[in-house]
Amino acid sequence: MDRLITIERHILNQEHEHPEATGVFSNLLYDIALAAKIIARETRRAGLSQLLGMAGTVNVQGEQQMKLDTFANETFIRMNAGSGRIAVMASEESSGIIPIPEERCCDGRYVLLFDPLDGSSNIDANVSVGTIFGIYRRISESGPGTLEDCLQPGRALAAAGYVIYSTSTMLVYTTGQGVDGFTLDPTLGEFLLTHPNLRFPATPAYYSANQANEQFWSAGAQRYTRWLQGMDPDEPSKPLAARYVGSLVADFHRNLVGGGVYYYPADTRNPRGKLRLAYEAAPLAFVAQQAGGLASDGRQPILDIQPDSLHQRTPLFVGNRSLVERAEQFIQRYDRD
Ligand code: AHM
Ligand code: MG
Repeated sequence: MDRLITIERHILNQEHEHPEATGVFSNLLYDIALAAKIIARETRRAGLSQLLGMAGTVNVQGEQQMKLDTFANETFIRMNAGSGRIAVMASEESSGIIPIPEERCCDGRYVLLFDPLDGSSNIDANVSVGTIFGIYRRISESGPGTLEDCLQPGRALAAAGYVIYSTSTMLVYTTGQGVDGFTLDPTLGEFLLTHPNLRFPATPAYYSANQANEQFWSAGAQRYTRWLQGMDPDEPSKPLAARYVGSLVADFHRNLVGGGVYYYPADTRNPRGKLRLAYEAAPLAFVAQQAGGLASDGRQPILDIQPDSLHQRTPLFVGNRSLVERAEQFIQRYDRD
């Protein structure tokens, strides 16, 4: 790449390709990028929390210290609630919809769903965590945004992406014109375009799943795993390497860059799976589709599922299209309903 492209410049360039754009959507993406920078700053200091005060303790100003996931949630809400661009929000950390103050909601045309800090149980071990977000257009005509605005199938997403807080901080997003990745330059405080037009490599390298749960999986998921390991008795295949961070964004991102599949199937303890449809599975499904991949619950595309509640769970298989289609085949062959 011969010149630096900041995320602001990139968003603006994309806006120019849409003469009908009003700029509202662009500003919404800026707000998300800024929230990501604030959360990145705090996650970097997480290891110092014992020194500087952790959740449940009181800081020097006499304020209660927040847990990082609460902090991330409040940051996202604060950055977006007053912008006038959003009609309603929903988050993994909030039980109901997050209404926008009356005076700011009613012109908002967009709906923001997010998981502010996914994999936060990994923070104590200094392992990568992430933020996942999805943006819809509102479907209610006017007034405050509604629950129905938040319960749209992934096919209706206008934009989606994630932030990974790791050795570097990256923001990866799509507006339906491919997937671009930006790396935060901490000295500039800018996200720079480092991974334009991300696509899953044609030849996958990895599979990612919590195999300790295998005893609780269906026969289809078990047979699929044998196949990924090159041990299926009927269908020889090249074995993939196993990698599992236990942070969805980190596992997804590695598989996007190196090729592979992440899966968290239904099991006898979690018959509907563990992950959440609206703000974990659907946004990543949109990113995957735009990167040439696929996401499925094992029987149907994640993007086709109409959510019926905010925190609904779903089984998830996501990554290289060929690997996800294989999962569907194994499930169809070995599992009854
Ligand atoms: P969370 O939303 O409570 O953080 O849970 C989601 C996380 C994902 O990041 C990760 O892929 C998965 O749960 C790990 O689950 P497990 O510990 O059961 O393997
Ligand atoms: Mg989560």
